[in-house]
Amino acid sequence: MTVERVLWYALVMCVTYRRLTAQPTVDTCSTDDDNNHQVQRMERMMSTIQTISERQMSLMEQMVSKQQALNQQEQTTSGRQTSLMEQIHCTLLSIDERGKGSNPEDVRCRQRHDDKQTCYRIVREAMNWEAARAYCRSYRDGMDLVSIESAEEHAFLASYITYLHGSCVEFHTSGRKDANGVWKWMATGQPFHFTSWASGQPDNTGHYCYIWNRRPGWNTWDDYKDANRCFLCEYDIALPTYCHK
Ligand SMILES: [Ca+2]
Repeated sequence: MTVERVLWYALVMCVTYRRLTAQPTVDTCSTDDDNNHQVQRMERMMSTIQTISERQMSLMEQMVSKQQALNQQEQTTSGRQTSLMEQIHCTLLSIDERGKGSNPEDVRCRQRHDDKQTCYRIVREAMNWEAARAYCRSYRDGMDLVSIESAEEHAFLASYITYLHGSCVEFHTSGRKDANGVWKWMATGQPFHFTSWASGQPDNTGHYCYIWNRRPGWNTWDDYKDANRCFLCEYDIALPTYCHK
């Protein structure tokens, strides 16, 4: 029985009760005792209805409370599942990006403060500056020789190349002196703001800025003439926002 139905019965009983108590019955043989008896019966019925209604309300409240607890539990479980799926997706994206190198060491990615990751591809095939830049630019859209624009970026690259095994010691960057003698990152067209020149550098021995991987400390830039060197390409990738947690 629903609460509404109980209330409906209660209303009907109440109206009936009022009619019975407000008007004398048509039975001319009835007495005051009979009326009193009827009133008492009606009062007992009302009391019973009230008790049942209260019990039902109590049961309803318990059911609602249990349902709310179940809903909350489902939401928590669902939230955990979503979070795990997102983590798996981000891991797969990361593996996919790194897997694009011929060697797992060939690509490293760094999370930036905006919604992007910057990735670096190391190419261990020595080329001159123009050929190296053409290689990066033809590899994928948005890829160019590396531009090192902050201490954070420099530290990331330094830790990346310092522990590489192999014959690469010097790496091309997009850094080059323009016609006015201003050092610029050719990939962005921006002049150098952050620098990490080695001690005594630049000493005007060339127009190209390369980075060393074996040098005490992290001040590893030098200016020199063009030559066949290994190099670093840089590119950005956009990831879903949930990968930035
Ligand atoms: Ca130099």
